[in-house]
Amino acid sequence: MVDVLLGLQWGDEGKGKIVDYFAGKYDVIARFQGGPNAGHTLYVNGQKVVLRTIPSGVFHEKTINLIGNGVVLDPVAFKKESEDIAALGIDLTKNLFIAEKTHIIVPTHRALDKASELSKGHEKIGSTLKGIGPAYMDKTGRNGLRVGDVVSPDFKELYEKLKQKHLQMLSQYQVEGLDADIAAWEAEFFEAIPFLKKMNIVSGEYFLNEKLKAGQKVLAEGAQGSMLDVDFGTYPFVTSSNTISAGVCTGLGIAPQWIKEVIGVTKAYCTRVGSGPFPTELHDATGEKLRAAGHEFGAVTGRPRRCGWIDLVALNYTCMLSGVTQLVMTKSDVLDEFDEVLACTAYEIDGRQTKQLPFQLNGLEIKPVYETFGGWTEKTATCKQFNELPAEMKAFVSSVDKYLGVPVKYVSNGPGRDQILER
Ligand code: 2SA
Ligand code: MG
Repeated sequence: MVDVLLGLQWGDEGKGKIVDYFAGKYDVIARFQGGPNAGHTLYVNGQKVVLRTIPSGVFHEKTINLIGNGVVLDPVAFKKESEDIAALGIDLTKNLFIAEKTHIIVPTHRALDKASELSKGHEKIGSTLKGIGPAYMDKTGRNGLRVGDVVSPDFKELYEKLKQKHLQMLSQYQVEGLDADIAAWEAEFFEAIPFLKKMNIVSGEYFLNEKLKAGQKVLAEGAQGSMLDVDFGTYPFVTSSNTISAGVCTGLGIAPQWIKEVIGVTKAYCTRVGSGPFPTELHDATGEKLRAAGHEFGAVTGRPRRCGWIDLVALNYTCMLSGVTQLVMTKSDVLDEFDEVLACTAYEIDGRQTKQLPFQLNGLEIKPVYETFGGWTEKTATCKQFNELPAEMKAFVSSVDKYLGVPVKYVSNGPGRDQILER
């Protein structure tokens, strides 16, 4: 069977730590979408590691890891990430497999990503500039290169054809400050290709289905968050893949009946990086306090994250979309020392209250309707049991699962591997 682990907000819910916590229970950890725009932060023997394309199970001895066909892989970023992991004593040729249908990010995808953003001016998406959007465009536009193509004797020719197409597109953007050294990026790219070829490149769909039939347990590891889903997120301020549980089937080549638990990860509050609507965003000292207490800066780009209270309207929507069966609430300790804690239970739009997400959030004046909870002034990071948590925090957790109709099964009260409380 397959369990799914997803972020339910705009990414950065702390999925990396949670996957790491659960990884030991699974035979296979598989990434099904996204690419080096993800930044899953783990602590291995006290050392901070940020994973981008590689699944978070690589530090568990017996776990096999699969980069699924739904991912977009940048050979350059992949090589760098692999070398960093190898330096920690991990042999990826033993525990990592890559689906041959995984699409490749080429240097000109990165240039196109930047050109597109520059052309949008202040309406830019806030892309991580890793080439994600252009790579998925080539996938659905039927022009893409896949990992399986790198072994073809025609690879260079296929690459050149795509590059020419991209150069033509680039010349049509009238933008300043593109600053893309394509020749240098290309040199790195062709250094990374032989490295990629040495990896275990497999048919991801057969690989995984055989494991499932043999009774193995698979965890599908989501990246970004459900509100960044290309179909259901705050479009157009989204990423270019399906981040909800439906993406697992197409991103790995498995049938829906294999899916069992859908574990949704949410922060006890809410953050967003990049542009786009964020109804509960706080532009005041409370927002600043959340950012400082939660160290809310992007793992990939270092950008300060926008902060606000938990949005139960949006969470209810993303729980519905993915069929979430259990919740993990992360960074609850960040709320220590707030006099009160708020949760958005409805949106007020044009004087009317709603618990549903409108077609489009941008351009709308959305006033969050809040329920206020008493704060707790104790430090909770050292609690070892759910029952040790302050009564006020427990009341907050209970009201979240009551609103969503999905149980909060775990509360994560710090970045450490042991800072997770089962309820
Ligand atoms: P892209 O690069 O095309 O996928 O960007 C499109 C939008 O998706 C957002 N996005 C993310 N939001 C949160 N976390 C992400 N990953 C990094 C991390 C972010 C970082 O995990 O820390 O380091 O800044 C991620 N990836 C994409 C992005 O902000 C755009 O709004
Ligand atoms: Mg992140």
